[in-house]
Amino acid sequence: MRIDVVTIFPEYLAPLDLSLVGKARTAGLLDLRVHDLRAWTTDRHRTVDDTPFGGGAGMVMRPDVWGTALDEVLAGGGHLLVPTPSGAPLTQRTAERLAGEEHLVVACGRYEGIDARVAEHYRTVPGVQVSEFSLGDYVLNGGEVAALVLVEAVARLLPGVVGNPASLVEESHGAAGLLEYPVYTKPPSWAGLDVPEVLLSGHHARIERWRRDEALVRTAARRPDLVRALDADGLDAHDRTV
Ligand code: 6GU
Repeated sequence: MRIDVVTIFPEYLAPLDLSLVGKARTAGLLDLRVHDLRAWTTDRHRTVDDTPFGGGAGMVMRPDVWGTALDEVLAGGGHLLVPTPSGAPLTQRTAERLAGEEHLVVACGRYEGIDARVAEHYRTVPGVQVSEFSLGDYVLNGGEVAALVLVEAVARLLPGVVGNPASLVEESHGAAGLLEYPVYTKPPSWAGLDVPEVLLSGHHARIERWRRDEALVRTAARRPDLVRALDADGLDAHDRTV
């Protein structure tokens, strides 16, 4: 998979050299390129923004600079992803869908955002898809952190990136639609707290049941919206008693 990130702060993306994503890049599983938007400016001051038409606070990123950059980066087509607090929430389902695509381009806005014509224009370009996404209901200073989040969420789903694919199965926001159950390791007693007895029992069926119950209780307490979204056949008879 190829991912291009366009930003005025390329250094912000330095963590993508590290850890799992860094390894995926070295292994050739992910072709990730970070670009400085200012490389596509033509004026002496390398201007990327201007004042908003209609007035108001802050600055808006100019569509002409973005257009030159994206025409080049999206020349062969691809999926243009624009981080913005007014986008659709990024979910595990979104990440799964994106992990199956050939080419993603993340356009990181700063200030009050990118001139709205940029997304509008690329929606009309053949071979290009446009999605505006948000990390949640709070405001960040720019799209760079969202680009980091997106790349990590997608890269770990690419074949061969996570060593043991089984670890992708039971985690939070997996197929069950529940948060993950609590996990424990050695020592069995710490700070006066004992690991739940059942986990030391070696009784696999009981462990499975306990984990499912804990996931349900946790999800009901923290994310009642997820419990309501479970379809009727996503719950077994025992679930309803938890
Ligand atoms: Cl994707 N961008 C910005 N600037 N702020 C956000 C966000 C994205 N998601 C939540 N807040």
